[in-house]
Parts: sequence; C-alpha cells; structure tokens
Amino acid sequence: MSISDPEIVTRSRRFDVDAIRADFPILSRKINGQTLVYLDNAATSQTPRQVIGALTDYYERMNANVHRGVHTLSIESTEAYELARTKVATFINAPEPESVIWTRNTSESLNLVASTWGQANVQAGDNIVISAMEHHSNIVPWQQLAAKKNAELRYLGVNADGALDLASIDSAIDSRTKIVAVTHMSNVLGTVVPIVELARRAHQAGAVILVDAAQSVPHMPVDVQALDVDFLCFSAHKMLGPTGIGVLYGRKELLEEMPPYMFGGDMILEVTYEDATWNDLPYKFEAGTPNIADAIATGAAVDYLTELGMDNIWEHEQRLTAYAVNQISKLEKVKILGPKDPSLRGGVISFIHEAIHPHDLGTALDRQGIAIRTGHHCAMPLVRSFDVVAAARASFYIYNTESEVDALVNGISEAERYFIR
Ligand code: C6P
Repeated sequence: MSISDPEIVTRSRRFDVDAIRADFPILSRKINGQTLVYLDNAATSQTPRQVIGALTDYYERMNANVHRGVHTLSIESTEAYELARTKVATFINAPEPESVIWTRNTSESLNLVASTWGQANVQAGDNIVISAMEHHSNIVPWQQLAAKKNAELRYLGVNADGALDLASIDSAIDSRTKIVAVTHMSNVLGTVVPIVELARRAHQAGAVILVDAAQSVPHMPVDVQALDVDFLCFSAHKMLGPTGIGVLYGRKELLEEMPPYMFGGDMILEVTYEDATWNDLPYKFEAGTPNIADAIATGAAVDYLTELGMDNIWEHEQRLTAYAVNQISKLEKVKILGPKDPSLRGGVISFIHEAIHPHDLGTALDRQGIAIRTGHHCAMPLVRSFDVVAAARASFYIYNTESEVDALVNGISEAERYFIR
C-alpha cells in the first residue's frame, strides 16, 4: 500500500482513545493508590511522548541560540524554531507566519496588546468592551489601560443560563468603542461565545476585536480568517505543549503599526548610542533569546492535534460533555453552572455541591485519584455572580473517557457518604 492509500489515511485519522492514552506516560501514574483520572485540562493539559521527545531531541541534537549564529547548530535550531511558527500559523489559518508572535502564555499575549496597541489607540472618552465571563487575564490589563487613559470599560452581560447576553451588544458597542476583547470559550461555564457575530458588530462600529482563545484553540477548529478576528491569544500548555510558551496572532497591518512591548536583542534593526530602530515582524515583539525548545515542542503538539483532526477532537469532547452533564445532573445535591444544552458548551463543567465546599470535594476526589480544579478559576467576578466564592470544575480532553466521568460521579457520591452523615 502507498502512503496515499485512503485506508491508511482513514486509519491514522481514527479517534482511538486507547491509542491516544498510550502516548501519555503520566496517565498510568497512581495517585493515592488509584490510577490517575485527570480532569483538570482547562488548567493544563498532559503531554504526549511526541512532545516530550521533541524537547529531548532539541537538547540532545541542536541546542543553540536562534537568528544569531552561522554555525550548523544555530542554523538548525533557527529552522526548527521558525518551522514551529509556520505550523502554528497553518493550524489557526493565519495568512502568514509573521503574524504569529511567540509569548510566554495567553496572559502575556493579552498584556502585550493592551500595553502596545491600547497605549497607541485608546484615548480619553473611548470605551473598551469585554464580557462578564472573562478570565482575570482579560479583565485586569483592560482595567489598567482604561484607568490610565480615562477610558470606559464596558461589559457584555451573561444570562442566567450562562450564555452571552446578545441584547447587551447594542448598548455596549458604539462609535467610541476601540476594542472588543472577549473569550471564545469560558473557562468556568464552558460557554462558546459567537465570535463571528461579535467581530461583525465590532468592525461595523470601527473597532477591532481580540479573542482570548485559551480554551478554544486546544479543543475546536479555529480559523482566524473565517472568524475575522484582529488578535487571538492562546497558551501551548493547554494544548499538549509545554508550559512557558504562548501565542499572539495579530493582523499584520495592526502589528506593523504597534510599538514594541519589550526592548533588547533581536527586536532591533539598528542601534546607535543615541537611538534604535525596530526589526521586522515577528521579531519586533520577541526581545532577547526566545523560548526555543518550547516553541519547537509546541510545533510537535500542533502536529499531534492536526493528525487527530480538530473536528474529531471537538466531536469527542462534545459527546463526553453531553454524557457528563447528563450523569452529574442525576446527583440531587449538585448544581451545574452554565448552559444546560451541551451543544452550547465545550468540555468544561463547573458545579456546586449544596453541602460540600468545593475544596473539600476536590480533596476527597484527589484521595480517589481524581484531579479536578476548585476555587474561583481566575474569574472572580463571574463566579461571585452565582452567589458563591468557589466552584468545583471538571474539564476534559482527548484522552478522557466515559468511565472516567463515571469515576467522577461515583467519587462525588463517595464524598457525600464521608461528609454528609
Ligand atoms: N485558565 C484555568 O484553570 P495562562 O495562564 O496565561 O496560560 O492563561 C490564562 C487564561 C486566559 N484566558 C482563559 C479563558 C483561561 O482559561 C486562562 C487560563 C486556567 O482556567 C488557569 S487560571
């Protein structure tokens, strides 16, 4: 059979969870005597051998600084680093690799835009529109910018069922709106936000749109041109990649106009004792030695996800989420936050137990080998709007199974037997 044989292609694209799980060494770890059930993927995903292998390979074979050397190792590491950028650009359908800037994480990408684009474009009397379901990383930079510029920070509302209140768009976005900065998928409610509609409304008003895609790019197909967004931010560590590396995508014309965020090596074109000029994109925004190894490993993570197919990943998580919503809803004392309709949400389920504090629940589940997140999920205003200060959260990824959802539900029942007497 040749490699282009349709049978081979079909087989390689098949979504085989057992085969996927075998790629993740950590999933066979025992936690408190039980096999790990990892349901904290919205915080950080686990790492397959292919990504760990890319890191090892880099350090064993080509470790050298990029863009600086004429020797073989430097040329090879530069090529691998830039190839990873191209892979990310293709993954999100960016028109060109120069529109992809390596950052430390989503938070840094958001801060970069608020500091540079915001500093240059937002004036007194303008407004910035975000939503009431943002992560702190997409609230605080805009609060700081608004205060500095004497601009107004406006919020799109969230309905009681956790959907974006579309009616609030009319009152929030107007001719003084400079930027609409919204999450693509809430890390608390799992709500998927209608970005195409928001982009249309933002552009109609003459504003730009930024999307916090920390929870969407790892889980669903994301196409920056189809969404018609101006900026998109995400982190590698939530999409099988390493920690400490993230991405800012920006429309080239906007990035070209923006001043640099940090100053130093590689971001300059020419330096005199008096002044400096800036390098071309993307280097203008990558001061100093970058996170070379982790960028290359992010390329390996993108390869892994692409091989599985983002449509297949989304479908798998939709199926698992529908099952989980159904099973968790059977627990009388548990209330799920966010849309009840699984087709309106991704694989993030926050819930509140009427008799057990989320931290106690999280600890009780950990004793059974089940990892969930508890707390305010770095979205304090949103969590507080449900009249609680903390919630428990289970979040899924490619390697999770229905039997792990069953383990979670049984684990909560077990915790009830312990805490409620
Ligand atoms: N949310 C969670 O457990 P960083 O930490 O910079 O990689 O990502 C920040 C961030 C921004 N936006 C959204 C929607 C996010 O979910 C996150 C990270 C993790 O929910 C850690 S707080």
